[in-house]
Amino acid sequence: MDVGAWRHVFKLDPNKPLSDAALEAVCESGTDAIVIGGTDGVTFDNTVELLARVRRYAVPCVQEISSLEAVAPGFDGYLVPLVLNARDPDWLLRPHVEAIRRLGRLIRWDELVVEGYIVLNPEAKVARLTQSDTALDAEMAAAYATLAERLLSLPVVYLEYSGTRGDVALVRRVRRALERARLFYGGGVDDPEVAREMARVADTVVVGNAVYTNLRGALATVAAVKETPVNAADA
Ligand code: 1GP
Repeated sequence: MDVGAWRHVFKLDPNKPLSDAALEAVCESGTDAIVIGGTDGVTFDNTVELLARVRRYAVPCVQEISSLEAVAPGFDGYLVPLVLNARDPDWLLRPHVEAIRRLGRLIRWDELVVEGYIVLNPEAKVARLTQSDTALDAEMAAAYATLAERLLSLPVVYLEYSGTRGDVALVRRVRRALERARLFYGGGVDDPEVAREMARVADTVVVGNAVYTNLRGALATVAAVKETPVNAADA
């Protein structure tokens, strides 16, 4: 799994219905990878079912792990979120410790990529669940990103605005703070214009909900992201 090569990814929620035609369009869109994951209602069964459907296509498919029970074999890789601004300390490391205790010997460490999540939409389910401190200004967000990169040596920083469009100036500030880590942006990307705006300031643009609410717009984000160069300095 080479997340360093991802410019655009679709995130599919196993708990949401998606027709075969829509799934085919998403998988054949030219996106760099399909991420399977969600915040609630994600089970082993619905995860494996969706993976099997995606496997009819050549696109790489990875699981973003949000619950230990849903971890499934057979993905090309696994994304492991650490919610850096969670205020509920049980969400920060405890689920990971529990996973290692229970699955330790089965884990293939080279298949994992850890993401330093910074959750910024207070209305998002993940924000409520983890009681994230979402009231961060750009400087604070950049400090979290530097912590992720320098203190924790994480390969990915993920600005998670799930369900809403993010603050472009904040995303740009965070990108400029990073030298090695890759910056993922997710939240509210549902048409080419927003996709281009975010593609200028983030390394990887994640499109989730639009697949279910505005498929045509979601599909159009692929080319928009891919034809836009990252230029955080003067975007
Ligand atoms: C969700 O960051 C992703 O985890 C994408 O957000 O669903 O708002 O596109 P949206």
